Amino acid sequence: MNFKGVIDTTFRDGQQSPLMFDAYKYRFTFEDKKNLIYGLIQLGVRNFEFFSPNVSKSEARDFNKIKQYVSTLNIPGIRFLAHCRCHPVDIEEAIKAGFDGLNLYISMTQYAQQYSHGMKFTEIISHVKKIVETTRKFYPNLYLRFSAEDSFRTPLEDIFQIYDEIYESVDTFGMPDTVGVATPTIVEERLLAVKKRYPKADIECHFHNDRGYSLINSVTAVLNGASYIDTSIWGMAERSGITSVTGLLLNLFYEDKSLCRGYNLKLCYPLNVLMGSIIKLQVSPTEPVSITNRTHTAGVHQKAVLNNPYVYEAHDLKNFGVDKKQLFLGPLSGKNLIYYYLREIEYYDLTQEQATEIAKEFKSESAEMNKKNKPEAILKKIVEQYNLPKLLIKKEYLKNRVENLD
Ligand code: HCA
Repeated sequence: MNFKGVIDTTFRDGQQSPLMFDAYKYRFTFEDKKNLIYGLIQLGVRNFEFFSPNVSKSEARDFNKIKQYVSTLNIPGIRFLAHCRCHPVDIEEAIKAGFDGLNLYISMTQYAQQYSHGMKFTEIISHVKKIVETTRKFYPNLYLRFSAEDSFRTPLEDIFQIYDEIYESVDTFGMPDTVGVATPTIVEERLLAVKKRYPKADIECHFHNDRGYSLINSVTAVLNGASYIDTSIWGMAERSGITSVTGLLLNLFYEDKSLCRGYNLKLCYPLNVLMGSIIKLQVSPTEPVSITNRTHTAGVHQKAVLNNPYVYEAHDLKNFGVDKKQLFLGPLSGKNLIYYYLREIEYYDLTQEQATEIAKEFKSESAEMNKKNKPEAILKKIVEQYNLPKLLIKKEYLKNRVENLD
């Protein structure tokens, strides 16, 4: 395997996420970026993609400040990459701003030829060749990546035609699945073909999640020779997003721990929570490294988990920083959770038989549960009729409890 790490694009594709609009946030502030990049660096990420500075004055200004801030952290190996159209202005501005490399891209599909940039196939080839070769000539040490955008809808022969022309001038070839059409089988086939033809080049993949395949495609790409995978926090990116950095690290860990060397996996969950606190939304329920994956609602699950979590928790998410779990009291809870809840949380001294009785009554009211009539309140009313004594617990024990019971 050739995996060299993830390329974070939270500050580029991440800011193209519709979530920024759902949250009325629109863009990360400099403070947000500073906190997020600090978290990502602590996690072990070293490559960061930003917009080319000419996208807006505020992005240019923030990048400048972020670069200065990161230099004060004295972390070796950090690389800042500018996402640039194959356009001299994007490139000049990025170089002026002090980027370490350029992530160049252009689409060669019929769709883009007709409806986007309007260049014909042969024009694209000569344009890209000129841009890439000139940049390489003047900046021999600049990291250069070139991507045929929408490469999974571009015939492989077309990709080969352009990549052959610039093979000697680039460090990395990108294989972006811009509209999320790739499947693991196609990823494997293409990766092997591209890697075979260009053994000296690194391959970077960028998978959109339109079919829900971005994570499996990313893992497949790593297992078939990709050097870099583009990720972002929560997988935030255009439309339904790309690969979540923590989702990928978790899965690579289960494929082969050595792929995660250099990453401080315990910081995965705190980083997801940090993003939640910035955009004021809950971590996505489909995110593998989430408290959702440690939340149990059905009575059968709750009983088993109280006895031994492994029954319904296959992955040790503590390794990824999720060190809590949630058992939700609700319509599906049974006597086991009710016994646990009344004893451990409400300190009632009750028997298993009483818990069984209470559970029966509680379940009979499950249709009445809603935002105004919460399960805890319903249970409280039922329990009051039982006149149960309370357990005597010393104050210092209560103070030292670690659960957040609010
Ligand atoms: C975009 C498209 C892109 C670029 C990927 C890349 C994609 O938002 O402009 O530069 O490799 O998905 O193709 O994100």
